[in-house]
Amino acid sequence: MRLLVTGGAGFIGANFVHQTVRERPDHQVRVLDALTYAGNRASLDPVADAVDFVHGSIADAELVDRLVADADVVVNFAAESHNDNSLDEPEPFLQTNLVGTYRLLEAVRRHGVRLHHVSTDEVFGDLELDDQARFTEDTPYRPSSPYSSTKAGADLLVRAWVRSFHIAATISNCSNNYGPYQHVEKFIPRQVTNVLNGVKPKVYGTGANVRDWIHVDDHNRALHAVLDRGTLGHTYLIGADGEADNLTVVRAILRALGKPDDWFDFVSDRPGHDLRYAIDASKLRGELDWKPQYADLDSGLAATVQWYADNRAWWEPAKQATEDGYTRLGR
Ligand code: NAD
Ligand code: TDX
Repeated sequence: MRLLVTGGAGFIGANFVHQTVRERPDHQVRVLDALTYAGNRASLDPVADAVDFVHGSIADAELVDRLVADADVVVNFAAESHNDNSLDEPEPFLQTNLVGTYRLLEAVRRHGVRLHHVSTDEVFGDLELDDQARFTEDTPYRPSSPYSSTKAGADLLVRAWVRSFHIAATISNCSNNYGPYQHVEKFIPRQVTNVLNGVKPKVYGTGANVRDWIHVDDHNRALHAVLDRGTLGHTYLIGADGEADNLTVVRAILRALGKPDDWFDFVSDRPGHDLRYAIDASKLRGELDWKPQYADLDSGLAATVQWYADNRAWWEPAKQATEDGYTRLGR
């Protein structure tokens, strides 16, 4: 099996490559990654001998055509992935998330190659805080930010190419991931590395917003289940019943690092900040017999906090520039 992993030097992609090399020795893994500020070759160091790395963009039609022609399956993780950046400068989101996905679709169509497109629950917009509703595969798309609207657009392109051109593709929409190798711009690593640097965590607004946390390894096992047993043309929602508001998560981080549970600052809110995400993963659990190995956020958080404490050399180079960007945004 020749696997082309786009965005494989990013957070989820790198963890997917590690898991694949570890658990699927029959797979030949090639990574295509543009190494934007979010990509880090060091994230692939532990598997460097087992992976063929190509530096380039999914929006480069000629390069994508050549690499797809040489693959059996493409898994697309490549994206601009951070909401705050998309509110500041949307253009790269349109280029990578929309044009890049289009290039991949044209290449898999030409070469008859299977595609799995990795997407997010943010395409569905948000839910009310006091509601029990959860997203399902039938929830209408209602994205809020430039990031989530370009991810929604990319999903719709995949669906159109399935319907009109009969490409062999699947889509998954997952909730918020945490784990090692996540960029320090994201909520959990930002707060963990702040505390490790003696700086208080920064909570947007009132901290009441709810996210549905899943360990990155559980997400990636679900992606392998979709690749192995998913029905072509279908969408699968991925989530591990990990709903928690941001204050609860910050307090769990503070506890893990031995700080008082009020040792954080409230900062100004993100414009258009989605209130709550929650995934109903019944289809994935029932049809593909998947279940998470991490029972809840607490069971994976301690190891994640420890990973950041043990791997300063991985995150320190990006920390100052990231915090300078937040200072400019007032967050
Ligand atoms: P990330 O920002 O950590 O990694 C993205 C990777 O894509 C980086 O290595 C970057 O260099 C690469 N990249 C960016 N533009 C590229 C281009 N034009 N060509 C090739 N490579 C390019 O993101 P992540 O958190 O690992 O997310 C991966 C995917 O999963 C994204 O599609 C994201 O929308 C989706 N997703 C993320 C989460 C989450 O909680 N992080 C949840 C659900 C879905
Ligand atoms: O410093 C912060 N303080 C804070 O309160 C940051 C960075 C975030 N937050 C809040 C905003 C959100 O309510 O924490 C929550 C999580 O924020 P992010 O880590 O930026 O994630 P989110 O916007 O929920 O999107 C994430 O999950 C879905 C990923 O970044 C997306 O790529 C994925 O699609």
